[in-house]
Amino acid sequence: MDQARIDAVLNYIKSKEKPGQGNERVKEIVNRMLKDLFNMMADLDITSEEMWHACDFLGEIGRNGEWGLVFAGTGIEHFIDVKMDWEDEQAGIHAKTPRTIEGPLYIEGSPVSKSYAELETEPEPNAERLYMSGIVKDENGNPVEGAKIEVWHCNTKGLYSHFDSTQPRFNLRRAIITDKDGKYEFKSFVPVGYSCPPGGSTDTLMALLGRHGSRPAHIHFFVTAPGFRKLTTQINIEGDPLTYDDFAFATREDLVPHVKRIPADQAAAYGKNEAFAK
Ligand code: MBD
Ligand code: FE
Repeated sequence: MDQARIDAVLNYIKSKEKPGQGNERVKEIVNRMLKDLFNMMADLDITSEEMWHACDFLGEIGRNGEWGLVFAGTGIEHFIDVKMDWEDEQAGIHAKTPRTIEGPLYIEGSPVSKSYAELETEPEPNAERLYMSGIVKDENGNPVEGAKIEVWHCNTKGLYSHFDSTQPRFNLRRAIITDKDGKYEFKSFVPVGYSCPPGGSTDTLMALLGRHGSRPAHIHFFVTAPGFRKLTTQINIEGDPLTYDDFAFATREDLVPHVKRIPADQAAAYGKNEAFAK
């Protein structure tokens, strides 16, 4: 199809918009999407059958509640990170801890505690115990008191509380406020990787792309503090076979901290809870 014909259709569609009505940003985005889409449809010779198949499939993704997973798996969410990195670079901002995607499984309102938290509402004592601590620092390396670390991860079945109704409310979700030295600490267990629901829309899409729909073991963080912009990030657990093959593209350099394995009888020395040694 020639470009003049494609452009004529686009102009015809746009001509229906009443100036001064509707939302200018929405018009801009939708028109650009249609422009790119129609050009693709012409270039790839999209058929009526393919169009209706897409219509059904997009609807199914929504009915399955999997749009967030599809955005992760197609790299759309990762692209926003790369775009923000680019903007930081242009502005001369060099953040020490890289950002990475939030993913679709965060919920607000986790229980808040000062400087230390145990993440398990439902203990999983047989899982490998995990202790993590850190210091929130500003761009000059000074500790930030009163920063809020929101942390969330999945259980040993790879499921997140709230989205898995069998888990207690806010299981493996906490908010920790840094102490006067900017420090936070928490205890939990080492989570396992996540896989998209088998047979679901994302799983199906990934298979059609010759890909898998799994993530390495990881822990999510939001870091917020008055006067600072928010950091959204994660850590990946070193040694997971998918650490560098994440379907959601969230693994980034500097987000795979060294995991120190400690004999159980020495573990009590780490963190505040003696019970941790068990
Ligand atoms: C997850 O646990 C996740 O973090 C992302 C980004 C996508 C799917 C599942
Ligand atoms: Fe996750």
